[in-house]
Amino acid sequence: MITEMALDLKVNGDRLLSWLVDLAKIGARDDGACCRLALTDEDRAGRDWVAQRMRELGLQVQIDAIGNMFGVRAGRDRTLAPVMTGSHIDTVRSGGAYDGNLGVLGGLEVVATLNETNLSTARDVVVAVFTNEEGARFAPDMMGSLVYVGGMTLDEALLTNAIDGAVLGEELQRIGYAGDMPLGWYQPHAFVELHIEQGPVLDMEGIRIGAVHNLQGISWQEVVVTGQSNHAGTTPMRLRRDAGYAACAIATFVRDLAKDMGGDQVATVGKIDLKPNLINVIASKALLTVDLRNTDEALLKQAERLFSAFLAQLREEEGVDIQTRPLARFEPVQFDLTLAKRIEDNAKALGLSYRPMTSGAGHDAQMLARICPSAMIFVPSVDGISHNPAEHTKADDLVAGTNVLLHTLWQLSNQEA
Ligand code: HGY
Ligand code: MN
Ligand code: MN
Repeated sequence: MITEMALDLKVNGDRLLSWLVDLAKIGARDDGACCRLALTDEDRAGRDWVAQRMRELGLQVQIDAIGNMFGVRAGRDRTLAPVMTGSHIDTVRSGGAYDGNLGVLGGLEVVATLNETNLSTARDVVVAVFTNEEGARFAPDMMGSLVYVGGMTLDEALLTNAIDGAVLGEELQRIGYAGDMPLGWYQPHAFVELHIEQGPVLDMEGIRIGAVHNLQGISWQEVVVTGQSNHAGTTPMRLRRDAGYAACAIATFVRDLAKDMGGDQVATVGKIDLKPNLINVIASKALLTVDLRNTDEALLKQAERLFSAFLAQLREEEGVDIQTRPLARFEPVQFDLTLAKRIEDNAKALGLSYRPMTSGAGHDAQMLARICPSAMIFVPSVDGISHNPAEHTKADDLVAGTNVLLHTLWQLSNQEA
C-alpha cells in the first residue's frame, strides 16, 4: 500500500457526476424536483442505493439506532479515532440534486480514488449519511446528527410526530433502517462536510471554494392560531376573530422584523395551513411555522422576544388564541479554525480561489462540532438558489470541492495520535 499522496492526485469527476445524476433520479418529480422526505419510501430507496455503492467500494456498512448510516474504510491502525466526512440524502419537498448528496457522494468518491490508487491511511475513513437533516417532515432539522452527538435522546427522536402524522420510530422500522450500532459509536478525530453554499456569495464573487468558519443560530417555532369560523359575508369586521388574518399578520411582522433589525437577521414563514380553508368562511384555525436565524445569539434572542411581544398584542387585538411550540433551537456555531485554515491551504495548493464563509443554512457539521474538530467546504450555488429544482452547481465546482475534500481527508487520516 502507498502511504504518500501526490499533490496532483485528483478524483474521478465523471464518476462523481454520474453518481449525482443517478441519486437525483430517486424521488424525481415531474417538476424537476427531487423529493426524498426523511424516512419515506423515496428516502429508503436512496439509502439502499448509497449502501450498495458503499458495499461496491468495499466499505463496511453500519447503521445506528436513529438510522444514521456509516461506510467504513479501514485504516492501518484501527485503535486511532477515525476521520469522518458525509452529510445527508433526505431532501425538502422541492429539493435539488446537490444539497446533502454532494457531501455523501463526494466522500464516496474520495474512497473510490484512494482504493484505485491503492492508498492506505493511518486512520479509518468513515462516510456518514445522517438521518433527517432537513427537518421538513420531522422537526428539528439535523436530527440524526443531533441524536448522534447526544443533543437529543433517542426516545424523544423516535416519538417525534411528522407534519403528516407519522411517528418517526415507526417509519424508521417500516423502511428497515433502525440499526443496532450504538449511538456515538465513532468519536471522530475530525469531521469535514462538503456542501453546496445554498446562498449567493461564492457565485456572485466568482470564488470557487468556501472555507466555512461559522454557522448561524436557528430558531424554529410552530404557531397555532385559534379564532372562530364565521360567514365571510354576514360577519361585521369588528366581530371577527380571523385566524387567517392573524397568520398573515405574523408573516408580515417577521418580515418587517428582519428588515428593521438588518444585519444577518433573517425570518421566514414557510408553511401556513388554514382551516377550513374555504373562500367564504373566516378561518377558525391557522397552523404556521416561523424560522428566525442570526449569526449573533443575543440578536436572535432579541428577535424571539420581539416576536413573542407581537403575538401577545395580536391576541388582544384580534381576540384569538395563539399557542407556540419550539421545533428547533440551535445557537450559532464556531467551526475549528485550524481545520478551516487547512481547507483554505488545500484550495490554494490546488490553484482554487477561496474565502472564509459563514453558513446561513444548518448542517450536520454543526452537530459534529460538539464532539470533534469540524469544518465545511462550500462550492458555489448558481444564483444562490437551493431548496428548489433549479438548484445548480457547475460540474467543475463539484469536482473542485471534492478534490479539496480528498486532500483534506488524506492529511487528517494520516495525522498520528
Ligand atoms: O434548514 C436548514 O438550514 C437545513 O436545510 N436543514
Ligand atoms: Mn443540506
Ligand atoms: Mn437543505
